[in-house]
Amino acid sequence: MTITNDCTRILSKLGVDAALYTGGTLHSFSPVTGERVAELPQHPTAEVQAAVARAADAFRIWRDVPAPRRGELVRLLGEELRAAKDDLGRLVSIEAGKSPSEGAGEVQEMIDICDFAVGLSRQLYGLTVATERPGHRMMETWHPLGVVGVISAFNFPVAVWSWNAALALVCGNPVVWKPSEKTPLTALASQAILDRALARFGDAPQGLSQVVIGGRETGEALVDDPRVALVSATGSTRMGRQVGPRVAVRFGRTILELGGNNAGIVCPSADLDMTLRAIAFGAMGTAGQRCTTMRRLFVHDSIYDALVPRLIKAYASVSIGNPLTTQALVGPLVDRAAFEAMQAALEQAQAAGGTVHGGARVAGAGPDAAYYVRPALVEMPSQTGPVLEETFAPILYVMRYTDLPAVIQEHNAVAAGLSSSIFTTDLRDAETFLSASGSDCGIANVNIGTSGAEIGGAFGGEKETGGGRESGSDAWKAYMRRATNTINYSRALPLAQGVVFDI
Ligand code: UN1
Repeated sequence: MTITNDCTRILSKLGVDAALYTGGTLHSFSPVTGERVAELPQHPTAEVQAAVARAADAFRIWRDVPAPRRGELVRLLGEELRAAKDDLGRLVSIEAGKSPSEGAGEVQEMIDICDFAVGLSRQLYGLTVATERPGHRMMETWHPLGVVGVISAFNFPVAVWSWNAALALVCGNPVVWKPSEKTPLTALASQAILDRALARFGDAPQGLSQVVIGGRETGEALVDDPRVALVSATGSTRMGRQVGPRVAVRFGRTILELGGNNAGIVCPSADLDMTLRAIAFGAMGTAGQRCTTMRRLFVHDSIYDALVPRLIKAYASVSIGNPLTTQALVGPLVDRAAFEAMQAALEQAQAAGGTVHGGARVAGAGPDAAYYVRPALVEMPSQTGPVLEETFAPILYVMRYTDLPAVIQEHNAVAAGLSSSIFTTDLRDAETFLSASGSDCGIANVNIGTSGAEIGGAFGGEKETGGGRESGSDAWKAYMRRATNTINYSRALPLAQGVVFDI
């Protein structure tokens, strides 16, 4: 079966109308072979605005549905995702090039956030606050916010939507989703799966969840629409720099999940076998195309020669290949542009004194139009040039260090602040890294890699990563508005701060 046929089989099995992916102007390619798998009609600005109008109507109904009942819809979505896990996981592999295990893992991440959100639907707690006035009570109430616009990236084509949608829905908000133009099919499939849950749910309003297909203009229509209360955007820092101010101008809210330049520090006491595996997954997994991919590694001088040659060997032997027909650990890069950016970064690294291991195209792994590369490990004399930038490809820059406080400073001396790791069995090193003067990232780990976060924690980062938090912990608060309520149940009217105003 060709990939296109396989794709069509899965889409029709999941209930996606063929009119949504045939005869249109947005061409979708599979990185697995480079072949064109679909032509999708795009939504011009007016249609995006109409979708937002439908969502705004849905909001007026959905916000009054009790939160635990809203949770029931997400519980059903979790059930439908469980039933569709194999098919949707394979579609993720077709469209994003992920290995079978990572394609399935991404759908598992969706199921997990559904379970989390169902529980959350009974836990949208507000505080009761001590008041300074007798006969008064003060409290906080969390109310639904409004339409949530989701802009997602190709590398987690469905999980990132689910983090937003599952939370938004239990919080009382409709969702309008613009997926990456590289991965529109998995979005249509996810919407079809949610449609099944909606049908079982029964009386949800029309327009509660919609997908709009297109490129930049489609996203801009969401970003600029004052009816979109929150824009949750995942992608490059360049994209976030445009989205952030445009939403701020109209005083909308944003959650921005942008670039990462994630690093690990390997201390003298590290368990090297475990560290090796953690680095291998963190740096080479998903072909280096996670926001959380490990891109920099600082290794203590005393263990450099015990660890780095073993890592280089792992890079030379890791299996690379077609994620649909093999169990290879590393799949293709998303497209030619990603390959060219990788090669350019490697050239710059070499020019800056780096020694490059790997990084070449793997002949025979796929047709010419597909870009399979051997992940690259680059030994760098110092943190300069391309090391300071995020290149969305499997390149790990490795550097030596001797002093922990100094290397923590270097670790923090990049623009992004998403994820970080320290490998150590020394309590002092670990706690220093996690302390206020340690890692400045939104995620700081000990003895695991930078990627592969669970949904239970708040996900996101600082500085040029954008500052937003999604997924677990109290990230739900970004999807609601807080009202402070003061209730006077006395017969007097004492004013706060003892102010007197007797008339
Ligand atoms: C991303 O790359 O955009 O922590 C998200 C991880 C995944 C999510 C990554 N749970 O690697």
